[in-house]
Amino acid sequence: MSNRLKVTPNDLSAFWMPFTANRHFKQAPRMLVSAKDMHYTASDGRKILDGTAGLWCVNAGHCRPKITEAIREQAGELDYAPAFQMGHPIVFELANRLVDVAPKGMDHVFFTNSGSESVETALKMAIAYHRAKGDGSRFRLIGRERGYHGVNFGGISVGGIVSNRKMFGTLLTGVDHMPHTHLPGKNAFSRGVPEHGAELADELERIVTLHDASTIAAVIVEPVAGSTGVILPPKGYLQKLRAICDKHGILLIFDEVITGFGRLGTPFAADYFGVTPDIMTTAKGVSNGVVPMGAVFVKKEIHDAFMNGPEHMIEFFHGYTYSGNPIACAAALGTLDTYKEEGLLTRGAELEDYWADALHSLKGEPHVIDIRNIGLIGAIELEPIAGAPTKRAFSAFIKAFERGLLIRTTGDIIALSPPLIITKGQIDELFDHIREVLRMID
Ligand code: PXG
Ligand code: PLP
Repeated sequence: MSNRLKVTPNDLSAFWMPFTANRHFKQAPRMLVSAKDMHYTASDGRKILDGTAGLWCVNAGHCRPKITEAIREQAGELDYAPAFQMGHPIVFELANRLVDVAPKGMDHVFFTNSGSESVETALKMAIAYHRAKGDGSRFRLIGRERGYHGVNFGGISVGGIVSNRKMFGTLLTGVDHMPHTHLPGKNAFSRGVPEHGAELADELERIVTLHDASTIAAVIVEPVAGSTGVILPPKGYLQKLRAICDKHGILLIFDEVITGFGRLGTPFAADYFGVTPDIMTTAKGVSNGVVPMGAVFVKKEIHDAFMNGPEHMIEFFHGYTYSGNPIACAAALGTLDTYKEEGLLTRGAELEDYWADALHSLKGEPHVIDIRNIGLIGAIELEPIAGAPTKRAFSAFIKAFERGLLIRTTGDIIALSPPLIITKGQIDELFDHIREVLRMID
């Protein structure tokens, strides 16, 4: 353990923590000091089973040797290179490797540093694409209720999580929202993709009629909504969205920040559902969460629409200081090597049934009102305590951590998304903990 890890901080005040109940945390901090494979080690030395792959990102597990080594080597070779009007070899190598695993036809990649930046990039690309084709009246963006597309202004505008929007003024104009697809009355305790609700895609037709197709640039959805508490697309729903977008010349953006890189047992959700978007946003699993990185995949037709005008001119006025940062690229290449050697992009498919059996065995335990699953994602929805929403799930989170399991909660939903290296024995262990926790909490 390095010296830095041995030091116990005695003043926690300077760091304003993201998406955290700061005052509550600082009274009883939960500190992680190291990690290996499926486990964290807490500051009191306890091993914590990682039921969430960090924040849905550490798909290959922690401190994997190929990734660590790639970063180490790159840091001593080329630490940083300007990203604008200059290049370095591994960013091109990485783009090719990513296109090789992407759904067929998604053959160009734009690099960012997070999911939020990938979303802003995709929205700007969509609007600029139509304009580049001489169709500048298409500026509207359509998102969905309960959608999460990061925290920047474009993302919260098309997103549909009220608490992430309400404090921040007028947001982007020209945005509309489709209804979410959570239908607990009809679909509770569905195993995998639910039967009911494909007709909700027809709401897009209504929105198109209201605004006229000629004003709409793009529709953005998470193929499986993660952050809001895991909402699955009803059978046939994504196919319908694709057909409506095609009919009206609207681009379809899949936000695959969570679903990308093996989470559903296929490389991408587009593969799982057999629906190819025009633009696909990713981050998290692209670099195993180890160095911040995001990647936006686009179809050739979109990329090529920008490649006109004088050749000395910049075609797309957009990019980040750290787009394609060499160390992030090295981490991503080490990640792709690890995924390939261990078959991780499809391992979820081998474990999906075992995972679903273990998860759904919690039906009937105290407080459980719904269970949802797909690939290596699970959600357990709890009955909220009357007058105190989120409290019950938060108690479950604290109790699980005390027992040696990291889970995520949002509202009164427990969301699970372990690293894709999880064993069957560890799946049993994870759900044994949760069963005990559900029996302990009020
Ligand atoms: N789009 C989607 C679909 C996401 O899930 C983002 C964009 C933003 O990515 P960045 O890298 O800017 O955070 C996300 C991120 C949770 C949780 O517990 C989910 C996310 C991030 C942190 C926590 O559900 N999703
Ligand atoms: N703010 C200022 C003052 C800058 O100079 C820059 C980049 O040069 C940025 C913001 C954007 O930073 P980044 O490219 O890391 O997103």
